Amino acid sequence: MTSEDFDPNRIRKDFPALDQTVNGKPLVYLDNAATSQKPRRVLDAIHNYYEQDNANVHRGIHELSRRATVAYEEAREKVAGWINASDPSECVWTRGTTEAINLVSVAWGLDHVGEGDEILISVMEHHSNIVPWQILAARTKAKLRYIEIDDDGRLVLDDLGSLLNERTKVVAISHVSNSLGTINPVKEITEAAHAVGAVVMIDGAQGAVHTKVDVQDLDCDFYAFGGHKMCGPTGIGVLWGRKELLEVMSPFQGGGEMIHIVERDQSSWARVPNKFEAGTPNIVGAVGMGAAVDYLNDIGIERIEAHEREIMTYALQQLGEVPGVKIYGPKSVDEHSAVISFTMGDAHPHDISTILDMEGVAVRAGHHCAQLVMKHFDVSATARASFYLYSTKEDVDRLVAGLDQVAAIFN
Ligand code: C6P
Repeated sequence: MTSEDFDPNRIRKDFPALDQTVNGKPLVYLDNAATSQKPRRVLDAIHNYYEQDNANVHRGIHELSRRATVAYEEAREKVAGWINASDPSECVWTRGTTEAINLVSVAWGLDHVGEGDEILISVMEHHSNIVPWQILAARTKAKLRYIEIDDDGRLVLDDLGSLLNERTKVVAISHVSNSLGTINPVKEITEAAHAVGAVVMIDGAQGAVHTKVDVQDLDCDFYAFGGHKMCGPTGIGVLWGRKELLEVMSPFQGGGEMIHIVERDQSSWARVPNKFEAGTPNIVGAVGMGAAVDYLNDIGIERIEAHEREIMTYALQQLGEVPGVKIYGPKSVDEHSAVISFTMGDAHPHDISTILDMEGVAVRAGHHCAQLVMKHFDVSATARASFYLYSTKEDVDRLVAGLDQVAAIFN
């Protein structure tokens, strides 16, 4: 499949929010790594659910509850298909990637990590894949170890062998870095981690969005991703876990829906995945995420990936030619997902972002919840342009023109 028959300008028409002016200029939305815009199909699914089917799930024996339950469970099947899970019940609905990682660190971690054990993460991680493990390490007296990064923003894997040993209980690694765009060799890391008996948790917040993920092929143990970066609503995400692990894990939270029988002194748990879904879930979020998967499947993730690669090739080249711009992360587009982190001379990234905003161009500036990455590169912040299926070369040109304004102001 090539990107030739892929027309981002036609796709843009599906996204009402893209059709507006900001500060008098047509909006160029380049903050997709933070959250994507939503297509009409997802907005309609959310609206229709509330207008026609709204009820609680798995509880009422009435038509609306039946419909809500069917929609909720069908959405689970869709997200399972998106990552090629062998069974939808391996997909637990969560509030997002962050909650999915916290779920594993608590419900699996507290039972399997003890004093003197080791947890291996990397300097590249988003805070959501650092802090939960720091908390677990502090609670269990385990040791937190780090895979370092090099100056091209790649993981230093030469000494992976020396970082892994029989005390390593879990390796938690991002599929794609949100601050550098680096695509990590998660399959190889998983293999090495399994060789010492460690469990592998992959933070797929930026992975399942841009590339075909096959959890069976990756052979990892847990994979977390969220709806809002892939055209779905906020407040919904998925923890995929190997059935045999999920089944023996303790619950994460207690409440309705996650129980089998409640007695005065003790309770027993519902089957997976309900065991991990205490309380009324984000039903409409699941419905919206299911609609997002349908939308993306109709376009095809391979075509989206090919388009993004074309945009990234162009963007890396164009930004590379802007005087004073320094790009962080791998130089090769093969290792670089749809994120470009950069600084520009002495201009503070917040100023870059503010000037771009005046030109109608939305980028993110800051530490991107990756303070260890900023520390490695000895910067307090970067500006970050991130692309998606509706991004165009014209968007890149507008970004570059905005950077000319930055240069004019700072010179
Ligand atoms: N990154 C960004 O602008 P939540 O907030 O739970 O949906 O996702 C957390 C998360 C975890 N891992 C990675 C690699 C991520 O990129 C994110 C979210 C956003 O980069 C918001 S900080």
